[in-house]
Amino acid sequence: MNDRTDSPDSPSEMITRDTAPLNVEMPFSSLREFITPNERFYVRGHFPIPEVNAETWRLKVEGAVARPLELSYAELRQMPGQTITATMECAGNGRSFLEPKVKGVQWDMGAIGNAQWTGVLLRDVIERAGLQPYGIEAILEGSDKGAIKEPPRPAGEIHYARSIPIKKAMSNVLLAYEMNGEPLTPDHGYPVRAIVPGWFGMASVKWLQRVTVTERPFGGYYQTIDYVYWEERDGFPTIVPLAEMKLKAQIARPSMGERVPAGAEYRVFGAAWAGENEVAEVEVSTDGGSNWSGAKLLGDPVPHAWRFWEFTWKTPSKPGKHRLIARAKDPSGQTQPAERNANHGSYMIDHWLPIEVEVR
Ligand SMILES: Nc1nc2c(c(=O)[nH]1)N[C@H]1C(S)=C(S)[C@@H](COP(=O)(O)O)O[C@H]1N2
Ligand SMILES: [Mo]
Repeated sequence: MNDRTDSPDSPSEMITRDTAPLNVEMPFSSLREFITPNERFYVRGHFPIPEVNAETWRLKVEGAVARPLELSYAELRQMPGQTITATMECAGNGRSFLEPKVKGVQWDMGAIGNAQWTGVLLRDVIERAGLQPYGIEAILEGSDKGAIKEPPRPAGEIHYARSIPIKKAMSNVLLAYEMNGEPLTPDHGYPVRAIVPGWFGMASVKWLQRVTVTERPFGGYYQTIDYVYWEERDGFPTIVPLAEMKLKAQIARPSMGERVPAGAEYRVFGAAWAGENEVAEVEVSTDGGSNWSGAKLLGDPVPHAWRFWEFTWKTPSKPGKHRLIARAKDPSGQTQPAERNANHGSYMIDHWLPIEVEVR
């Protein structure tokens, strides 16, 4: 039952999925704090972590702007700053649940975290350069680079880069230099990274070195080959870049394979999030999805952040196996699908994720 996850020695230890590049997740069963401590925030990278010197670092802003510019770290920090809370989930979070297995980092449920990010609005930086009215996207480019191993691939080395629509770029995207009140660490994008609230993690480019405003949609590798899915548009399955996080609930307690006492009150606990939307409700099933009960949402809602919830399960008096599922609802009553959407490829794992436990 428990072979799907490589359990760490201690239930709170981080799980290393890969060392080169570094890919680390938090065991989701260790979820406690609304704000994920920096050392417990998952790390996802495609290339070696670049060494960046903040003294010589410059952010270039170019393309469809009136006055292309270069900002130093000191100049960026002198601009009016702000702090936002934002949950970031890797688009491949939960991949180890997929049957049949798909390629990619075999994340369990811990490629997600919630932090307070401090920095400057991308809007203020683009406005300083003077946005041209024909600019439609902003490409965010990291200083990390490497060669793609499998075709289709471009020749030579590429930088990690993703674009966002100009409307999003000019709203709440942050160029962050601090995470939970500390300067960013090298693995989280030192000295400056983007934070794209409500979007999957791939948009929040780390080690930012350049912003290019473009007149046409970006066709880069991580925009059109990787981090894409199929969507029915105009009657055709069409390649679409991943964007907003999906409505989703995850169970932290009990953990997969946990033994739960019979005839007891057990506190089922987890988190739910909704990208740019809101979590209106979370429901829990303890019988594999036949019957559902409302869970209690904890704390106050924070825009773009996850919401913790709990549910008291009166466990059966008889021993046996049970499948627990949590599902979230948004304010319009939309809920998570029971089944996997095959057009999502190896991303956006937002269908029911059953947690199997043994009552005894
Ligand atoms: N420059 C750069 N930015 C990047 C990546 C990367 O490999 N290089 N990975 C992206 C992905 S897929 C995710 S999920 C998040 C993870 O951010 P974290 O490592 O701080 O958790 O960073 C994104 N930004
Ligand atoms: Mo990711």
